Amino acid sequence: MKRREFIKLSAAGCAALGAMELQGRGLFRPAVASGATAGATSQGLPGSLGAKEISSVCEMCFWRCPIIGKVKDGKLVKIEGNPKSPSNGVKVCARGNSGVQLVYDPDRVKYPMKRVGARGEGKWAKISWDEALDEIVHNMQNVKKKYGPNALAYFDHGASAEFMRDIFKATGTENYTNEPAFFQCVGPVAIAYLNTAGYLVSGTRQYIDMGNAKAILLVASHIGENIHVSHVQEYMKGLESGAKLVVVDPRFSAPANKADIYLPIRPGTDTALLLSWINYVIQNNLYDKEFVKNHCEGFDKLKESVKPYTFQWAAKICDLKPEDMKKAIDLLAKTRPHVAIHPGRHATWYGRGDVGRHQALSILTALFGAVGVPGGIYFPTPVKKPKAANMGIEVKESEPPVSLKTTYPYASMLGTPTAEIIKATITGKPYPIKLWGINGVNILQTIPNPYDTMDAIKKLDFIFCSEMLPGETAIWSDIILPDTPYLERYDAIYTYEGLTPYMTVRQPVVPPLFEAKSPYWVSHQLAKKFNLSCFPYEKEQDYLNIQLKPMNLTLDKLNAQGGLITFPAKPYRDSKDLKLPTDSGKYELYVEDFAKNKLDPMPKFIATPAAPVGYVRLVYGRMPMHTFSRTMNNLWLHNECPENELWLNDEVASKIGVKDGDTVVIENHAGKQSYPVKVKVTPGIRPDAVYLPHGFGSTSPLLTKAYKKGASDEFLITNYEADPFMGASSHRTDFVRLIKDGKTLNIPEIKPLPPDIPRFEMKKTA
Ligand SMILES: Nc1nc2c(c(=O)[nH]1)N[C@H]1C(S)=C(S)[C@@H](COP(=O)(O)OP(=O)(O)OC[C@H]3O[C@@H](n4cnc5c(=O)[nH]c(N)nc54)[C@H](O)[C@@H]3O)O[C@H]1N2
Ligand SMILES: Nc1nc2c(c(=O)[nH]1)N[C@H]1C(S)=C(S)[C@@H](COP(=O)(O)OP(=O)(O)OC[C@H]3O[C@@H](n4cnc5c(=O)[nH]c(N)nc54)[C@H](O)[C@@H]3O)O[C@H]1N2
Ligand code: SF4
Ligand SMILES: [Mo]
Repeated sequence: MKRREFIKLSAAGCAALGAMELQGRGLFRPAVASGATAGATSQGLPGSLGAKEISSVCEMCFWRCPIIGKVKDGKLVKIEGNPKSPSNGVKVCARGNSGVQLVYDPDRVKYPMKRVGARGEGKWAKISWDEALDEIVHNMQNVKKKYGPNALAYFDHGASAEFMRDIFKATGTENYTNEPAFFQCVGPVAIAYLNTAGYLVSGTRQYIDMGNAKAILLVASHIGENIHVSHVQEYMKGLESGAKLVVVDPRFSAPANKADIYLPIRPGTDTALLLSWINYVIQNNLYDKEFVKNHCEGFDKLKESVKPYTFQWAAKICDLKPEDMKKAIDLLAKTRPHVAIHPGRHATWYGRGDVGRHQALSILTALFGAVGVPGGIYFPTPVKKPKAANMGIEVKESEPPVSLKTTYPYASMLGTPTAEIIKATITGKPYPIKLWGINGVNILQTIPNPYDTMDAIKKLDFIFCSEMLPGETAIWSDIILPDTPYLERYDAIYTYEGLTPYMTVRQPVVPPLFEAKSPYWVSHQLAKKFNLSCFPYEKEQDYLNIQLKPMNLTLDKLNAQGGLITFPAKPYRDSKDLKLPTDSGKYELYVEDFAKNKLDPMPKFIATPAAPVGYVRLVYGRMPMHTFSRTMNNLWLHNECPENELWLNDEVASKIGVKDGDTVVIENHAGKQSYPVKVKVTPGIRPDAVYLPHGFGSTSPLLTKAYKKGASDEFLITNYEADPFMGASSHRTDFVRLIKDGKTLNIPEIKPLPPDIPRFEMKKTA
């Protein structure tokens, strides 16, 4: 298919791809449904299905699209986008649609449960809420008394977990992770952009104006497999309007498919490519002189530092052709400043060098003047935020003699690095950690190394979790609290600060099933039991109304407006008085603060070790139908995509005698093996890597659909390296070979390694 035709087809809804396929089974009407009622309210206007329509917010992933739930005879029958939403409109993706099946999953955690078998064995007895909460309070108090406040640790992710974080903070512990999404996801991007542009260009939201770009650069960011509805829509709008696309990825990804120039780079070498581009742009005067002169700091130092990095140097390291590298950067430079250099999102790849890679992307953005202009990175428009939900908690963080938070200079902005908590739990050093609370995160599928995590859990006095589904983390818990899925509860007010800012609220579309209780209710009860003054309101609606009061709003007033109100945006710069939120007010091409912390003030290429002989690198990514491990047991999504496939290069496959569709076991360098998985033999991946979509291979027998379906990348990640800036843990520093019919197949090396790249030493891991 020609590129334009492909784009047109995708424009019908790349984001809605899953939904379109599901429609084929008669499960859904079209994603862009005519039945969506504008201005739907929680009062329940009749919709086209004769259903009540209630506005809320999706949390099948963290993009949090505004939605409408359609309820008929008390049952949730359909989810669509909120037509009032300026970002997604009536569209949701396949996962958003399938929230229905999260509510009605028969495997849900239905009651508070107490472990009766051994940890990890999966045997529980039903207990009452009061007993469960008393047990938690009793254990938290005991552990604090015996070992001090820092012996308590809290792992959390997502909106549901924010309330309980305050309860943990109030105990005085320094150990809450404020989302492993930082230490396993966006941390390096956040640090890079906060210290160059001065603001969080890419966090939960990503302020990159692909819709108005004349060219787009995607380094890894595999949009189309990575689905966030409005993000995909903006990307598609850009391409349909003629934007050129350059994609850098060792795998022929969904965007590589649409690219004008595709660079199949050697994994782990992107910074070499970016440095050679920066040097070329400077040497050939392709940069925005006016922007650099007026709004950047450190240009001369940058110019000097990138001088050695030629295309010839980078080409060998990256295994690319110098002429292709040149073509790509010429193409991007021609469209400046309207060029969208995507900042990236998941970036904890190789440990050392992860911040530098995103700093290099940020520098390239500034050199092109693509800052606060249509098509570039843009400025969020602050929306006046309602008062915090906890109503005046006192945080009494203690100051231990040796803090885990300060192990790395940039860790503390979001909590304690997860790896540090796990290490301290295992070793008891620098102080003991004896209790974990877990909320909204499946630590065994998302934090490397899961075998260390299990060892750590065995050392705890007590571990509890709040969950909807009995995944692997729940299985290891002493107490499980049955949480309400996002469709059964209120959460705090949401604001969106992108191209059309808005405010909306998550509210229950259906009442909680079984004995599930909302996160606010749980925190309210815990606060009472701990005698804390936070979460004083009995009902969520009351605290939401208090939150909204300074804005002259109430829940009813917000609902009368379709559950969402918009604000005017100011995303672009007024060049004359541009002042960026950095120390100097300018874009920092040289980061003084990094230097002060003895870190590289400008990006450097740091080679990550390559595979030992006989092995290849394990890489992973997203798949449109699923979000991490959380959707694997969802009936509709599981029916569409029950298991993953391992992408294997065709030349390698023919040399080791593996055919498309064969089943293999993946074994990593430390001898850890996956469940059996099918192989997809393809020229669309380099011979020095294999690729697994993430989230599959559940080890929990209580997830009846997901158990042992496909292979888990996570259970093959045993070697990780900490990022020196924030202690985030790398995920792409493991190497694997294959086992077929009981025979171990060593993988031949097809691309010889240049001398600048060392090999991984097998003895380094346990
Ligand atoms: N459907 C769906 N969408 C999602 C999610 C989901 O679970 N499901 N999760 C969301 C979240 S929280 C995040 S953070 C984002 C993550 O999505 P991204 O930020 O796009 O993730 P990346 O890891 O950057 O990209 C994965 C790609 O990196 C390529 N790759 C691997 N190694 C290298 C390398 O060394 N260099 C280069 N250039 N490429 C490499 C892989 O082949 C793959 O195509 O997705 C979001 N969107
Ligand atoms: N190996 C590997 N590790 C990764 C990644 C990868 O691609 N590969 N990706 C990384 C990235 S980008 C991210 S953002 C993180 C994501 O990390 P996680 O958020 O931990 O991802 P999930 O696997 O979806 O686990 C979420 C868990 O929370 C539960 N849950 C979902 N919603 C709720 C709720 O409302 N309340 C409660 N109480 N529980 C809920 C789900 O049932 C599930 O068990 O993982 C990171 N780690
Ligand atoms: S992108 Fe899909 S799963 Fe994520 S919030 Fe939007 S509709 Fe929900
Ligand atoms: Mo993420």
